[in-house]
Amino acid sequence: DGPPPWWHSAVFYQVYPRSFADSNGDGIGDLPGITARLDYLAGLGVDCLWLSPIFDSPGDDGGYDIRDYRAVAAEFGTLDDLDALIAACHERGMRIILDLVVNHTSAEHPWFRAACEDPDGPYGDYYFLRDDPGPAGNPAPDSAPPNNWTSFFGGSAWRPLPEARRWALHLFAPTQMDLNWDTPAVRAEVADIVRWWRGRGIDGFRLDVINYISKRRGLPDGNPAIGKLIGFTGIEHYFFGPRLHAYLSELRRNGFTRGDSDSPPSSTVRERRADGSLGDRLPQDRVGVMVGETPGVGVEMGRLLTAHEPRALDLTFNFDVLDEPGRVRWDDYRYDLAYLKDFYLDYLGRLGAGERIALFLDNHDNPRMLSKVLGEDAANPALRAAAAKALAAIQLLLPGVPFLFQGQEIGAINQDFRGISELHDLESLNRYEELRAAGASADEAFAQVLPGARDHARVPMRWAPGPGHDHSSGDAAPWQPAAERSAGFTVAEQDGDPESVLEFHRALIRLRREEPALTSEEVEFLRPHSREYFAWIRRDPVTGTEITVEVNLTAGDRAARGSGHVRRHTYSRCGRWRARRRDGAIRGHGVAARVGGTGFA
Ligand code: ISL
Ligand code: CA
Repeated sequence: DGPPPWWHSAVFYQVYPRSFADSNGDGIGDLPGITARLDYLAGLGVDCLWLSPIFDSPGDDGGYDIRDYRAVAAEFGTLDDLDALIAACHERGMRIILDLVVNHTSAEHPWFRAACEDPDGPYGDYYFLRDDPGPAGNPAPDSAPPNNWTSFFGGSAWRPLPEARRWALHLFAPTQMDLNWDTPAVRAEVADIVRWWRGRGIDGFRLDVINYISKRRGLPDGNPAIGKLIGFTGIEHYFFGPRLHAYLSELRRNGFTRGDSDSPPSSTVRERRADGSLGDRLPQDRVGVMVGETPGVGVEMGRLLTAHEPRALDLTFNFDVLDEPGRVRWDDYRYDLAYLKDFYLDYLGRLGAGERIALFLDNHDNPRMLSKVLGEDAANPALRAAAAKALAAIQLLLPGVPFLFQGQEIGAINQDFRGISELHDLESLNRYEELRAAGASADEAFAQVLPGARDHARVPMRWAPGPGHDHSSGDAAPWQPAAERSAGFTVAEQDGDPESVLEFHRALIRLRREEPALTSEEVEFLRPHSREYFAWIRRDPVTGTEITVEVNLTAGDRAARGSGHVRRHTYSRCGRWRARRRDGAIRGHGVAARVGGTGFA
């Protein structure tokens, strides 16, 4: 069926636009800022950018509350700036996807305004509006919401709309109104938005909480026992809803797949060869990539969405890797990398032929994985660099499609926030208020918010040492200070230093490009039960080339007494690793390949 799609072998890179690079000195990262840093990303070897939302939005949830799906937020620039960024990506052989938030719209979206004005009119069916049983247009103080579902950001998932005499559903903030996908016009609008952006050259989308779009008809009460277990009530009625697969495959057909005849390619993308050089201009791909953000679906449901016809998504994010079983994001604990190993052994072992998973450790919703792994040891620069490399080797050399989040490539850790006034994210602030209302002191409440705060990952990118880290042009201060604990963890300091975390990422991404073994599906795990040692062999089925990757999961020296493929050798510090190639023609092990000077010596 033709060559594999480009994203099979791609490295994605998530940009949080507000915090990447500010071109006009207002302290807020923007689109021209990203364009100005594209050579950095191309030099890192990134194949595709994913931008967190850049659409017009009141910004109640960092842009995950969209007011106009066809306009760029003024703080980020203009549509022309975005066109220029798309063209600049394609010119460098990179692709670019946007973040489409269509489980809900902002309450300021014209559809929702129209729905409030005339709940019985056509836009009333775009949302979940329910009659308000209270008298005189205002919910009586004791009038109960239509069901017991709770919001991910605290409280009931329903808000009263006094003027419209209705309740409206919001699984997230009270200004993020859930769209009713059972209404055909809603699905048609979304497909239209996707086609419009495809026509502008966008190569696909990351689809926000896309597994929540199909709610069980009638919106029955959630099971309180499940609510207690998971922390959110009602989830079993929408996290893998009855029409989910149907709606996604329909969206694929109507939005992501270009008919060959009626819509010629709108854009061309330069081919990027294995050695990094640029080749011919290729027409835009016929099918845009569909990456699903799918909290809670687990391995088997994720596979149902990606591997079964009619096809729904291309890739899903499985969040179970981010916390040890029994732990949640708010817990303050040291993450044991042995769990990460178990997770991937299990996950990869369950995949069928042709299935690929997204490999990610950081994003804009989570504290930095490096901080979870190291705890207070993150203050030790040597250990921090070593652990960052260990994580990089895992994320970039296991089978799958890596999604790096900005800053991972320089070993970014959590921000050392001092008090609640330094946090901006509504989820952190709401949680803080809830804890205070329940009787916690200010210090206690802050301590219970800090470990899981989404703000950690959202601080400005550290391009260079100095107070503003070169995030903003001129002397402008970034919208949020990004203090750095240790010298050496900026792009400028690491650039060109063969021992640096940055050059390690560059080297591994280059290796992925040069060695088909690393983008094949084949993997054999060595010593699967070891809790200290994570090693595997990748194979190129065509040439027989093998690459062995060995990662020490601990902070101490380790002797790996191998049998079979692994010979005895000593690791010093976490993150030492080696890739040993074995050509199919040669028996036994070849010479250890040193990559970027950081390999096993
Ligand atoms: O924070 C969570 C719940 O406490 C996560 O489940 C998170 O909300 C979930 O992964 C969905 O995230 C996405 O949708 C949200 C938005 O705030 C996040 O930034 C986005 O990644 C609502 O649009
Ligand atoms: Ca700016």
